[in-house]
Amino acid sequence: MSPLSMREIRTNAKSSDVGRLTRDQIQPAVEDVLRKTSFVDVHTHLFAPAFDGLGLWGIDELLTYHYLEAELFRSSDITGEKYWPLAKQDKAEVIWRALFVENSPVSEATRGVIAVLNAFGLPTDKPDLREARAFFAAQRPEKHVQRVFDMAGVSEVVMTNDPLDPQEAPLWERGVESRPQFHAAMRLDQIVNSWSKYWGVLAEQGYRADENVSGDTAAEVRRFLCDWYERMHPVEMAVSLPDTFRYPEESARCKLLREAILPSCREFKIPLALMIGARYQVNPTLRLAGDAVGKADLRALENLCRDFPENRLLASILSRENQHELCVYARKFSNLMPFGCWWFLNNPSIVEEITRERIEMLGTSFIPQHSDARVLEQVIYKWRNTRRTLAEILARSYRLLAENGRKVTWLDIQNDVTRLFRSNFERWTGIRTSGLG
Ligand code: FIX
Ligand code: ZN
Repeated sequence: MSPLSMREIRTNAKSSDVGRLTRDQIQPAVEDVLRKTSFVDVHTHLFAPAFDGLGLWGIDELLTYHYLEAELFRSSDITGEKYWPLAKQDKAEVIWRALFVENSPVSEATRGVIAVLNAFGLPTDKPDLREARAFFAAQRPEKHVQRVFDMAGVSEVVMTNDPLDPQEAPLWERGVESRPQFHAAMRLDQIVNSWSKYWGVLAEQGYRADENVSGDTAAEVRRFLCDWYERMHPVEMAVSLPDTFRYPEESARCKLLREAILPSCREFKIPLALMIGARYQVNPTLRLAGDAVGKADLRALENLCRDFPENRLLASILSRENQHELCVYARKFSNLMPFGCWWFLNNPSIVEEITRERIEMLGTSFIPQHSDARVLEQVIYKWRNTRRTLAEILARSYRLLAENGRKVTWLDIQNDVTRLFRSNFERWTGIRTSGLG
């Protein structure tokens, strides 16, 4: 009997247990389900087209991505003094020559650009960027966004929105028309990590705030958060915290978290996303590429989970060395949802290690990945990489399950993939997303 086609397995799956997969059918079934399920990208730096000029896309932005700028200074003699004053296009030419012409683009980030060019049928080995530049210049943002989301298998993304960003804030105050596919996330790094610098900004805006977070400050910060909640309707509040983050400690940061941010998250019934472990600007001459990673003391996360059981916490930890602890804490605290293999972890070999451990320790009760895309077309290769890595890991888990005596059905796989890449986040944020696509 010839093996059932995917379509036959799918149609049968709902009606009977014929959908039980043989060992050889598991991998193609997993690949099929991953390919056909569109994901929610829970953390990006993308913007809806209406955010004039904030959303980055096209070949020059792809090439001047800070990951590639970090790699440029390892593979070229150009100095920062020479590179930074260049126009965007010239920067892109310098990077293309150094990393794609004079050297093989084998790193994850350079391979990504090749994958994007190839996805649009553009040449990947030309000495210049004329054809690619002409192609992207011809794209109309609205249509291009949808095409790129379809190519990446993403139905919607979560942005990173800073209410204190001088370019972005006025757009929200003017009532920018976002799109249902672009969910807002209220990013609070400035307030949480640089209060001594930003309390004055809130005071200038009419909030009775002071540097010591005394008096009405906490209540006024809550009023600030409420005003911005009304403008953004964010699906979460989010903050990046350094590897040195401690909780509790006598600091403006901990006071603001305890007395303003966590209570407001409870009031608005949204989670707080904690991104812990960056060492900011260890080499400022690299600008955005100047941050590094440090192993964090995750007892801060333990204390937050225990002290605020009513708050749902999303956590992405930057250091590889912290990943096992994070899994253990997620087993201890049901208000903790690990998400993504963030930044320096977003490399297939490390994603595989982390994801296998998470499946073994958490089943499907976590969010495997986010793209962290800063340039629109990056979602194409970042999600292709993720689907490729997850297919191997999930198929292996299902083969082991079958060996242990439990047959796997197509429906099992669909339910698990939907949970990992959609409903875990939907449940945590309470959002209704635009469906399976
Ligand atoms: O804090 C963050 O959201 C980080 O993702 C970024 O700051 C970082 O620069 C980045 O782009 C990582 O991929
Ligand atoms: Zn990010």
